[in-house]
Formats: sequence, structure tokens, C-alpha cells
Amino acid sequence: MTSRNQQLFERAQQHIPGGVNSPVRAFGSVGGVPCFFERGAGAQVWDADGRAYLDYVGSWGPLILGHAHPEVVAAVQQAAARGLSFGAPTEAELEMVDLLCRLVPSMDMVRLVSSGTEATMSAIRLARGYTGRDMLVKFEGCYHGHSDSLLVKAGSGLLTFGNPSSGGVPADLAQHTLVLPYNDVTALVEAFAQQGDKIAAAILEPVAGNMNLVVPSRAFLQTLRELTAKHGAVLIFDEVMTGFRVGLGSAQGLFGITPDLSTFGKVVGGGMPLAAFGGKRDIMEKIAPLGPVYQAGTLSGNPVAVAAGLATLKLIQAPGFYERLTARTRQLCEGLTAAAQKHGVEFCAQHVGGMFGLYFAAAYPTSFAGVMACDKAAFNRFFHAMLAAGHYFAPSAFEAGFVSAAHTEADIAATVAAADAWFAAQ
Ligand code: KE4
Repeated sequence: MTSRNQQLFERAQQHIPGGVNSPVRAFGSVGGVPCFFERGAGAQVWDADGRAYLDYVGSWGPLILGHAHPEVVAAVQQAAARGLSFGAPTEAELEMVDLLCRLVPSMDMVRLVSSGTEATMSAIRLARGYTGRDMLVKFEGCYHGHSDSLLVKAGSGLLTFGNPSSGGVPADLAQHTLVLPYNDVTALVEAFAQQGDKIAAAILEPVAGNMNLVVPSRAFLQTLRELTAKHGAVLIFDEVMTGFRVGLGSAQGLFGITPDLSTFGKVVGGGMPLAAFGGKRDIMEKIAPLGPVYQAGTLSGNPVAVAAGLATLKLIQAPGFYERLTARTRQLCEGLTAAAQKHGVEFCAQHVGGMFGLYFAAAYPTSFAGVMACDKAAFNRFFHAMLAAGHYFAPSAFEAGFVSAAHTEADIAATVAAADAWFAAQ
């Protein structure tokens, strides 16, 4: 008897390439049939077969409050009842950008868009227009969305089918993207020494979350900031995943590094299509209609998405929000690690605020190569065992995981107990 998930997946493949609207959802890296979710509430989701799961993906980061938070849903309903979209400015957009500039002091100005891809694509075009240079530096294993210049040795979904560079990107465009190893200070110094005056921008995930979670060294971040400043290159922190996820000050606040431009997504939309890019006034004023760098969007700053974002950003400012979120995430990582060690399984886990990485390895990887050396097959077995037990982790060894404010101590303890049973059987 095929499950409804299987029936839906078979049907989906008739008219959607791979049966999914985003590759990483296809379970390509872990195998098996993807879950079709029908409902979410708090820390839980339910699939088409009525099975409940504790959700550690949270739509890949946006659902920091958990699913269907009543205040976010109400804000969306109220905004929708006033009209879905106007293609004209609304006051709510001003509230959002003023709030973003207050919470992210490195940003004097912000442009709202509808996806993280749009945010990073626009930030790169802006950096190229501002500097008059073409070269872009990115780091191996980092994923910044699917605009052409960024699909070179990228992470996330590209790693699920082992092709880190996408087809369809013209070689004479890809040649302007220089890919360096993450956390490699020597390679960084050499690259800027050789071509620093040609570099328009360096874009970085300030905590990498698309090759699994990799934490940058302080020397790496500091050197990147110093070299981009020295050579007149724009430093772009892609905070689409880390923004308001690792702390209220995002990664730039956590590490005390001030980028020139930042991109945000995921949490800022609370699950609705909203993202942003922003930064120093003299750079942002190059964006149309003020300046020569064109950027636009029919649904940019959409009032319903902005309503979800504003409700979310209001709630994450509650006293103790990040202390509680971090404590739950720490409880998960420490609990899983202790369980694995008790049963002699080579495994470790780490977190930064409310995002975490799980590794079937003796130590946390600090580079793309280090992530590739982890035991992916063991992760895949863990993934399916936990899925069967009702705990939904990212369907790829190359993704970070996320805890929400809706996860309770008891939820985390239940997940750790299920993992303990699996580790014991290894
Ligand atoms: P979107 O275009 O998917 O909204 O954002 C692209 C993006 C940009 N920058 C960072 C740091 C990101 O993590 C992302 C998107 N993240 C993936 C998950 N690793 C989205 C999931 C998917 O592709 O379906």
C-alpha cells in the first residue's frame, strides 16, 4: 500500500521537475520519499499520512517562532484583508526598514525584496556598480541563492547531487567569480595581494550553514574585513540564514565585524516571501531610482509579507528570547553528543544561537574539505531513523538545522531519547 506521501510525490513528478519546487526538498542526498507537509503548529509538522514530527528545519530557518504563531497569522490575516499588494509604497515598509536599520547599525539604508537570492544578487550588482569592478570573491561551500555569479562551487542543494557548480552559467561570467577556501587566511591574503584592486566584493556566510554548520575563525573574519577595506572592495555579509538566528544582532553583532552591505531573508519574513539588502548610505544611493544600478520587483516590500516580518521581529525582541532559544539548541547538541559518546558512536554537534550542525566525525569541521570528510552515509541512516521516530532533521548532511522558540525542553529531551536508542543500536 503506497503512502499518500508516495502518491503525491509520484503525481508531483508529472509537472514539477523532480517533484519539488526547490531541489534540496527532494531527499536526493538522503534517499527516500520527501515528506509532503499538510499542517504545522509550534514545533510540530504533520505529513500527508498524518504522521507528526518535531521539526528541526523550520522551513530552512524562517520559523524561529515555530509554525503558525497566532500573532504572526493574525498579522497576515489583517494585512491580507486590507489588500494583498499595491505595487506602491505602504507605511508598513517604512516600519520594517526603520526597524532593520535600528537592529542592524551597519545599515543606513535598506531595499526590501522577495527572496534571499534577490537580496544577494542585488547586493553583488550594487557592489560591482559602486566599485566599477567585476570580480567577486565567494567561499567554497557557501550558498547565497541561485543567481548566476554565485552558482560556482556553492553549497546547499547543489551538494545534494554532487555538482557544486551549476549548468547554464556562461563561462565568461563564472570567470569573474573567484572561489576561495572558507576559513583559509593564507589563501585570502594571497588572492588580495595578487588581484585586490580588481575585486568588487567578497560575499560570505558569516556562519556557514549551507555545507552543514561551519564557524569562521576570528582571524578569517578580521583578515577579510581588513583586506576588503584596504583594497576598496565591498564586504557583503550574507545574513539570510544567520540574520536574527544567531542573536538579535545577527552574526555581525555576535562577531563585532561591520560589513559594508548585508543581506537578510528567512527570519525577517517570518515564513513569508520577504528579504532585504542594505548598508552604507554612499553605497546604497547607487541603487535606482537614485543611482545607476537597476533593481526592482513587483512584490518587493509586499504588505502581507511585511506584516509577517514585523510580527516576527517584534516577538524576537522579547527579553530573554535568545537566551531561551540558545539554551534549547545547546540542550539538543549536548544531549545528542552525550548519547553518541555513551554508545561509542563517532559524532559531535555544535550550535551558534538557534542554528546547529550535526557531524558524524570526531571533531567539528572548519572547512568544506572537513565537512566532506564526515561520514555522510551514517548521517543518512540517522536521518531516516529519526524521521521514522517522528523527528524531522534537514534531509541533507550539508545543511544546518534550526530550533524554534516553540521547542520545549521536553521536545528536545524526546529527540535526544530517540537518538540515544538509535546510537545504542549502532
Ligand atoms: P532564497 O532565495 O532561497 O530565499 O535564499 C537564498 C539563500 C541566500 N543566502 C543564504 C545564506 C541561504 O542559506 C539561502 C537559502 N538557504 C537554503 C537552505 N540552505 C534555502 C532552501 C532551499 O534552497 O530550498
